Amino acid sequence: MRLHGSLTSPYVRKCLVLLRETGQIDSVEFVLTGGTPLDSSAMPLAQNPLGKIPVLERPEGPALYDSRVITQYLDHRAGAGLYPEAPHRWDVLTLEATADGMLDAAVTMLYEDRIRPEGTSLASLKDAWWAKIARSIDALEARWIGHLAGPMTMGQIAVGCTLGFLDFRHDARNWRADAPALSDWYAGFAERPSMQATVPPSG
Ligand SMILES: N[C@@H](CCC(=O)N[C@@H](CS)C(=O)NCC(=O)O)C(=O)O
Repeated sequence: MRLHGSLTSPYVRKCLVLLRETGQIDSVEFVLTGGTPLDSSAMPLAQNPLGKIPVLERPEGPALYDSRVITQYLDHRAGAGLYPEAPHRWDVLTLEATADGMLDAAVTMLYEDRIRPEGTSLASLKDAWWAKIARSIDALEARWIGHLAGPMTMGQIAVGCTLGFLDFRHDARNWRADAPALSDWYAGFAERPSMQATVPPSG
C-alpha cells in the first residue's frame, strides 16, 4: 500500500497513528507530498480529484480517500475493532466526526492566515471558526471523557490528533483553559509511542 501525505497534516496523522496502533506501519510506503487549495500541483490528483491528502493506494481496488474511509479500511484489514459494532459504533463515529470537524475549522483558520494576502484576512471569520472548536472542546469535556478513558477506539485517535494540531498551529488560543479533564486525558494519550512517533515537525 502507498499512503500519500505530509507529516504536518493532522488527517494524515490519524492514519499513521492507526497504522502504528494496529501493527501495520510496515505494510505502507509513505509518499511525501503536500499542497493547499491554491496549489494542488503536487497532490495525488489522479487518485483523488479533490486534491486532498491523505490518499491510500491499495492493491485490490481504487485508491481510498478521506481519512475516515482510510481508517475504516485499515481497521477492517487488521481486524482491530477500533470501530466497534453498533450501538457503540455510533458513538465512535460521532466522536470522530467531532474531531474532524474541529480540524476542518482549524485548517481553514490556518489557510486564512497563510494564503490570504496580507491584511485581507477576516478576524471575525477566524473567531467564528474558533467558536466551533471551542464549543466542541466544551462538549468533549462535558460528555466524552468517559469514552476517552475507555478502551482504544478511532474516536480517541481522532481527538488525540486534533488536540495535537491545536497545540501545533493554534497554541495561542489555549484550548486547555477550561478543559482540565480533557487536558489530563490528552497528556496521557500524547505519550503513546504511536503519538510520539508522529509528532509533526516544526514549520
Ligand atoms: N476530510 C478530509 C480532509 C483532508 C484535508 O483537508 N487535508 C488537507 C491537508 S491537512 C489538504 O489536503 N488540503 C489541501 C486542499 O484542501 O486543497 C479528510 O479527512 O481526509
